[in-house]
Amino acid sequence: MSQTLPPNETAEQHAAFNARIARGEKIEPGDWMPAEYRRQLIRMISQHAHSEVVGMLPEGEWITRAPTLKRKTILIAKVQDEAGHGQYLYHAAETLGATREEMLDALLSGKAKYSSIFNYPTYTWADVGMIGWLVDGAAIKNQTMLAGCSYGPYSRAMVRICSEETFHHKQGKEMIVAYAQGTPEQRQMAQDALNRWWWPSMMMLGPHDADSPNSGALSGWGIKLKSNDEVRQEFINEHVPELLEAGLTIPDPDLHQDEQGNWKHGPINWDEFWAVIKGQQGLNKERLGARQHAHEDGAWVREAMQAYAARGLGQAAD
Ligand code: BYC
Repeated sequence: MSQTLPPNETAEQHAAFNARIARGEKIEPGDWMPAEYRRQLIRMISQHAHSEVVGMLPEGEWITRAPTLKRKTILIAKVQDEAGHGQYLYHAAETLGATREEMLDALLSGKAKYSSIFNYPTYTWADVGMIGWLVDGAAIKNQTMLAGCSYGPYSRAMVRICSEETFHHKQGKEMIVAYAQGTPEQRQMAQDALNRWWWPSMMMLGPHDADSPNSGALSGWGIKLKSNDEVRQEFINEHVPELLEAGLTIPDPDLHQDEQGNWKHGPINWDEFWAVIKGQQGLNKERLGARQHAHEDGAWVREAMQAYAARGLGQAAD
């Protein structure tokens, strides 16, 4: 990769680092790494952590309104899993020198990005199923790729997260397939959820490759092993046949299969995508408000933990 090096980094260091990446070695926290590799990873992993934590909100709203005990326990477990994913990812970012306080400040002050998908509202119970099927489905495609990334802690977090997301995906699919085959009202509810979640799920995998400024550096360093459009293609190829099989209609009049069997989609509304990310459209204000409120509510827990640690009570007995 040809680039202008920062003053305290040498071409030899970069060559040795790039050779490690080319050999498929994992880069670990204490290893030398270019400052830009570190910055890119902190950006991406912290955004990913924020997405998991903010991602608890659209589904979490439905815990009290779940239609059966079985669906309620599944949803509680799912939302709890997302909190755990946020923890693994904040820890992975901390191994690069980012502090939890800096990352949370960036989220709560609105400086940091989190996934566009979580600025969309959940209007009916079927949205919970559609999030599991489509949003977790898209996330798994992206995260299975990231499980092979060059940074050890991120890659290992992805392995664990993907195994949990696979369950999230299955429960969403099972729920929507059941409603698609249920009463006319249930079928309509499932179709309506698909109409609203299809395009945002396509967008969440990031802009087209030609409009993705970070992809070049991330691919060169073995962080992104597939491009945004490649991952999106994998997502469509898996999900289109399954949604059609369930008897649902995909809200894209241009959707068709090419000669290689790949499903090709119509134009994506990128104006909507950027407006949602910038908080000009969707629920950004409400999502950040909920996180700020939770942070303030939890102040006493943080204070109690600090007081406990200061008294040396947190250490294990001999
Ligand atoms: N939303 O150069 P690009 C989950 C930004 S949660 C917002 O292509 P990159 C779940 C991008 O940050 C799983 N912003 O970026 C949880 C960049 O801006 P900056 C979420 C987006 O990084 C609860 C700019 O656009 N998954 O599964 O090469 C319940 C240009 O983009 C988005 C992850 O976070 C977006 N959708 O590629 C249910 C995966 N897309 O930072 C489920 C980790 C792009 O330069 N992240 N932007 O100002 C990634 O894999 C990559 O960051 C992306 C984007 C593929 C998303």
